[in-house]
Amino acid sequence: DLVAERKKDSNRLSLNPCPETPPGLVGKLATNAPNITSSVTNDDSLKRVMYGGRYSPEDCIPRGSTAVIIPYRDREDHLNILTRHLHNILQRQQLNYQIFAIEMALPTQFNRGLLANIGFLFAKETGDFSCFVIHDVDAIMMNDKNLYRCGSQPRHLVTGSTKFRTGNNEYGLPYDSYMSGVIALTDSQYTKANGFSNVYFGWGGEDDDFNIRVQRANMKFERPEKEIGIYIAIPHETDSTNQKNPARFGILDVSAARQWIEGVNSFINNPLKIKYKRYAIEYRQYYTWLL
Ligand code: BGN
Repeated sequence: DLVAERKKDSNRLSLNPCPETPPGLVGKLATNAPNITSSVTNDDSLKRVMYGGRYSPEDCIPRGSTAVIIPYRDREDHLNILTRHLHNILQRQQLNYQIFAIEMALPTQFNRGLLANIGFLFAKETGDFSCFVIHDVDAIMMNDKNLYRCGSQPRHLVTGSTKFRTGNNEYGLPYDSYMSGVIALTDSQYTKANGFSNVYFGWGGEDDDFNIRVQRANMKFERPEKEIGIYIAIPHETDSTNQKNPARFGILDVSAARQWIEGVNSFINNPLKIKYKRYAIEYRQYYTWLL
């Protein structure tokens, strides 16, 4: 009721900003795949999530707010594991956040870049976010000190993943210029690079293309410390709607020529006439869903 709301507002006025370093972090999470769900999910955090997968700290004023954007198709079990895990950890990080799952409708090959762009624009319509995290559905953060905040440069939040395990190195990267899995950019950083290319259908290349765009816009990805950016990749079968794109090498070769012609600006000023249709929006319990 109104009186209770007023009281809440006046309490809020006396709140302090959340501390630079959140006090409740534990560091490296003591869990091994594949037992991810049961051991890292804390039910209390799920009770505090608002419909659409939103949260804001009750006892301090958050430092900015983060939209987590998950390009997605056909992996509901992964989405359920990931969103629960994120609610648990992002609340410990005292963030104001909202999780978005951006799903591609059939029948077509998966297009991660296009979904990231649409998710970015949709999040901007939905709320006032200072940071946009483009997040793979199968990437499970294993150190809660990996803060989902943005920086003065675009951030690659992965320093190692079990997807690229090599020899006795549990968490690896496939090559030094790999900038995929989980990245965090501000509105102006994302826009300055003109977002992702929209023309990579199927697996591969869109992330390398995005890294080139970031560099050509005079920015450079930064990573957290090595022991902080570690992720478990949830294992999955090969995906018939995300087959290796045989055209990706050729498209990547002309990355620079396409950068300002198509990207996130394709939905504003659109010489290539890229179109998409919104079939559905749902404010689900743990995330906002756009088809
Ligand atoms: C690379 C893919 C990336 C993918 C990584 C890791 C390409 C572009 C043609 C050279 N790049 O080879 O998209 O994230 O592997 O799996 O295919």
